[in-house]
Amino acid sequence: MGFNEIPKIENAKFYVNLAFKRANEEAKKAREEVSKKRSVLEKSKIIEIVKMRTAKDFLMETLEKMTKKFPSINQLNKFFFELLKCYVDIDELRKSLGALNWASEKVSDFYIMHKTKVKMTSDFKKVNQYRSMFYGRASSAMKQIDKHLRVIEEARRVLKDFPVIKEGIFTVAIAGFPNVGKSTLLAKLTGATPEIANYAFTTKSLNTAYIKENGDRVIQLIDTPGTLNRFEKMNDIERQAFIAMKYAAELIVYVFDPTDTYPMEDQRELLENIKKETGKKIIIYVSKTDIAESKIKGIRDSEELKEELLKFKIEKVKTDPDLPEPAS
Ligand SMILES: Nc1nc2c(ncn2[C@@H]2O[C@H](COP(=O)(O)OP(=O)(O)OP(=O)(O)O)[C@@H](O)[C@H]2O)c(=O)[nH]1
Ligand SMILES: [Mg+2]
Repeated sequence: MGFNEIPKIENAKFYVNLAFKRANEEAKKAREEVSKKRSVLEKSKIIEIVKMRTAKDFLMETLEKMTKKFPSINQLNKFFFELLKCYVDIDELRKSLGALNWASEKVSDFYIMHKTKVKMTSDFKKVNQYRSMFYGRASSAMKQIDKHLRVIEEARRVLKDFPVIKEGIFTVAIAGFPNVGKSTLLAKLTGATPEIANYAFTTKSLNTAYIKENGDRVIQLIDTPGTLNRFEKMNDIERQAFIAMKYAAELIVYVFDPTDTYPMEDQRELLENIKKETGKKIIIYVSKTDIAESKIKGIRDSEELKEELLKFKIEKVKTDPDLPEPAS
């Protein structure tokens, strides 16, 4: 799922101005086409109704398109839902999306009301007045949803930068303290080129890359931002890492750094906490063994780790009850 195609949301004034501009353009065409045989009153009615209808259609279509192009919150998977919750007040967003529909119905009601008034009147001056009243009321309905448009635009900006995480592919999260070598491991396993640097919190969002077999992506790896051992006081970046471990990954690779980057005790404690909080199976990978001795059990190089991950994936496919029986 990619969220970067949701169209940008402008403010209410922008759409109102555009609606009236379109209305004027259509009215100009109608003026040229309307039969000279018609009375002045009839002509005026036709033109003012064209204006109202054009503005109404434009606003309703715009609001409908916004609703349709925005991902349905109820259909977001748990991972994206939790991630969105980190940045956006979900109840407020739901209310704002609902407000689009409200405004659309209002514009439609005002149109019907004022079109009827225009049709019924025999007073030439009133024709223009009713059209102007419609414009005023439609603008006012749009103005009332201005704050909601801002909420939706804010959510769109957040969603646009969400990682592309595919569903239905065996997914592994790489976790550990900052600066321990998580991104370096991702690069070794997949050939990807994430940002790697000798300071903490280099990775600020989730990086994904894939292990391939015969050209097919078979394992999705998520390189997470480094997390400190403070589950109660996680910042947004750490929370992203944790959400990926808990809701997107089926397996976690925990990177231990045997150099003095962070005390071993703290790294062990974080591992225990991740185990407890996610309930996921965890494989240990010890980084930097070329420059430091390590007494940690389970030293494997990245090639051995890759083999193990592929084996896990096969095991998972064999035992996954949701998969259909292979055809004989
Ligand atoms: N010698 C050696 N250096 C390594 C190894 N793995 C990582 N490094 C170095 O450790 C530093 C941190 O590596 P990263 O891969 O950016 O670490 P990270 O865990 O992704 O860091 P954050 O994104 O900040 O959490 C870089 O300078 C790497 O070159 C390794 O196996 N051996
Ligand atoms: Mg990193």
